[in-house]
Amino acid sequence: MAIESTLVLIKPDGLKKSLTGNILTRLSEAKLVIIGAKVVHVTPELAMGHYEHLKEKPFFPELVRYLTGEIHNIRRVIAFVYHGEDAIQRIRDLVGSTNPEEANPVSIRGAYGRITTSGVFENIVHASSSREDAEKEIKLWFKPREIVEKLYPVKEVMLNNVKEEVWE
Ligand code: IDP
Ligand code: MG
Repeated sequence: MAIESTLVLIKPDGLKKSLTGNILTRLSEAKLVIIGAKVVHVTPELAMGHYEHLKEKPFFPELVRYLTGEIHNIRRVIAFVYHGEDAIQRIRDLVGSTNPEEANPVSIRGAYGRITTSGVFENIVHASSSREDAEKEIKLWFKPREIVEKLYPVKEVMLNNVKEEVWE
């Protein structure tokens, strides 16, 4: 067992359905610690960066519209970094499979997700699926100082005459 960090996003459908409290209660079963949390306005650039590995898929344009909140008219997501033993798999188990129809019915996606006629799976939450993805995603969504653990190497740069830490 290894100590890991993982990125969780409550997607716009999760917010529209007012599931934040419910999702956090479910995820607390993993016995992990939240070391970063914030509300984020998702630009198309951020959404495209997050789902870069899917850019050749036919549902990619719809997926970007989903994460930016265009589909649900909710222009934000809530982002969390969970940290602790076996964090990636523990969170994925509680979140459930990508396709809500195939997900375990007691998982978050199985209970609340849906498949729409437009094609994209509306599955309530995102959770990192490997160590490599988790690192890439945490660095994309959070600045070093927004996380209360030193997870990855940082460097100091001068931004507008102010010293700031960025990911190395
Ligand atoms: P994951 O979110 O379980 O890691 P990924 O394959 O990384 O699954 O896909 C990212 C997101 O793209 C999914 O959460 C879902 O919203 C959407 N998606 C993935 N595969 C499909 C598909 O075959 N049809 C429609 N939407 C999909
Ligand atoms: Mg994924």
